Amino acid sequence: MKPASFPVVALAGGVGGAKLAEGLAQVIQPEDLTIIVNTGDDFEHLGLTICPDLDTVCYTLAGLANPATGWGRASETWQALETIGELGGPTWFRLGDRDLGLHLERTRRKRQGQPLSQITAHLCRAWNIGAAVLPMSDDSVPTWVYTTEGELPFQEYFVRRQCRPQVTGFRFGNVEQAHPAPGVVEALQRAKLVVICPSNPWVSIDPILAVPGIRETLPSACAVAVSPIIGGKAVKGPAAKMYAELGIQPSALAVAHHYGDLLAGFIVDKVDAEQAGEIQTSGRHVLVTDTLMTTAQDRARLAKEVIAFGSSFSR
Ligand code: FO1
Repeated sequence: MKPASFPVVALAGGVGGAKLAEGLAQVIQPEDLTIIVNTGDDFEHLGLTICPDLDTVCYTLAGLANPATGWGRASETWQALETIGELGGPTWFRLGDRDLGLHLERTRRKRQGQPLSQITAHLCRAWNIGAAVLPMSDDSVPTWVYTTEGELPFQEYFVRRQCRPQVTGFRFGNVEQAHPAPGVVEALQRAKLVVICPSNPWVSIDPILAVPGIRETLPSACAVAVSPIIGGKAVKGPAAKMYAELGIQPSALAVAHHYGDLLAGFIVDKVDAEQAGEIQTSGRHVLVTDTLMTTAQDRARLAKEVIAFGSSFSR
């Protein structure tokens, strides 16, 4: 007999988000899982539309991701990039040969007028991804990073400058005019549980929440987040550095404050167990567990725990 439907929506950025999304995909019926992905880090490069977080999620769910980096494809070759380098072109953003095939085909479809959500649905079908993977918006909402060295487009800051400039703030371009992609609001309305994945709150989750209609529809009573900060450090990426540069001590507690009233539950790692009391004081449920996802088993185990935790108080 088929288990009762329990629709889950995950909000995800790149590598950390993709890992938990993949864990959820291992333990939830595909028709019950919707993953809403940040597209604030999308950009035009070499004349192509690149959607790094969306691609990281899709490659991970399809079992095609590069296990060493978390982004890009496994068994990649780099001949096109070598040629670009020989000709004096830009090689700071490493696009592999297999990965380039996706960017070429997506760009071709975009030029035909297909929206990003439709292109993404098509590639999910082609790669047998059962869950619904939705960009947060079909509209362009580029993230800009304010730094002491000026305002930088996200990938210039993140990859080209290796997150070195000191951050003073963020801007999500054109976000006031953006609309949630088709299916986003409906999935949030139907959700029995919303999981904010352990992605960077500033540049992976905030851009999603900034799209008009998303934060307003998100059912806080059944929303939980997994802290991307463990023991004061980000598992991957610049989240802890960003908190520190913005004058906030990086911690799981800081992330819980960041999301504020948006959440009914918060999941912290065992090493941060002593923060559970303070997170709970605002009436929030707290789960303390191992949140580091090293293996596929870790991802599935954490996903199961998150679902059990969320179902204990969800609608
Ligand atoms: N991240 C890097 O640190 N260096 C790269 O050269 C790089 C290339 C790249 C190519 C395709 C892709 O989908 C992602 C890529 N990333 C790279 C990761 C990506 O830019 C960031 O991790 C995200 O934008 C932040 O989530």
